[in-house]
Amino acid sequence: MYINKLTVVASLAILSILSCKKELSTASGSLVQGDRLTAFAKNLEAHTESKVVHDATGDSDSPAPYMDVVHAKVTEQGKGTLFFMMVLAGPIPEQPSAPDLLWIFHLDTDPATAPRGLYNEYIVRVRWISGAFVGQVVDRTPLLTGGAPIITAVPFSIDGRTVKVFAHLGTLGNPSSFKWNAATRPGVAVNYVDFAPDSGLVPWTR
Ligand SMILES: [Ca+2]
Repeated sequence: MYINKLTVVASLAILSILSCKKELSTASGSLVQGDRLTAFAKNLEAHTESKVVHDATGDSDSPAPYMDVVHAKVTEQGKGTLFFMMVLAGPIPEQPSAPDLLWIFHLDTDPATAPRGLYNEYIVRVRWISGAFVGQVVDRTPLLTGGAPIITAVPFSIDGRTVKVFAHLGTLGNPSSFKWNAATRPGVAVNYVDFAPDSGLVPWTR
C-alpha cells in the first residue's frame, strides 16, 4: 500500500517535472516569480506559473496608481473559459474622473498575421467609457480582410485594485496557444502608460 502510494507520488513528480521542462522551453525566464519554496522548487513553480507576469510598481507614465500594472495572469478556468486578471498599484475609483480608461490584454493568436499592422488579433479589456465600466473582447481579425473589429461584451469584475475578465476561447478564435501582454491607457487614441511585461509577450498554451 505504502509502495503503491509512493509510486504514484513519484510518477506525479516526474510528470510535473516533465511538464515544467516543456514550459521552460517556451517561457520567457524573467517574467515569473515564486516565493514560498526552495530555490529548486521555486524554479519548478515558476515554470508552472509561466502565465503570470510581475511588473514594477511606479513605472507607469500615469500618476494614477490604478493605471500602474503590478501583476497580470491568464489562466484557463473551467472548460474553454479564460480568466484574465490584472492587479494594479492602487484601487480603481468607483467613478473615475477621466472620460476613458482601459485595462487591456493583447493576444497574438497568429504570429503570421498583423491586423492593421499590429501583432495582436484580439483584445480583452475592461473599459471605463461614457460613465460606465464594460468588459469586452475585440476581435481584430476582420481588419485583415477590410472589415471592422467585432466587439463582444464579456463578464468582468473590479474589486479595488484587481480587474478580472472572463472570455470563452470561442470568442478568441479557439486558439490552442497564443502570446499576450497586459497594458493600460487613458483612451484608445493616446499612448499606453504601462505594459506588463515591459517588452515582449508571454506564451500561453492549453
Ligand atoms: Ca507597472
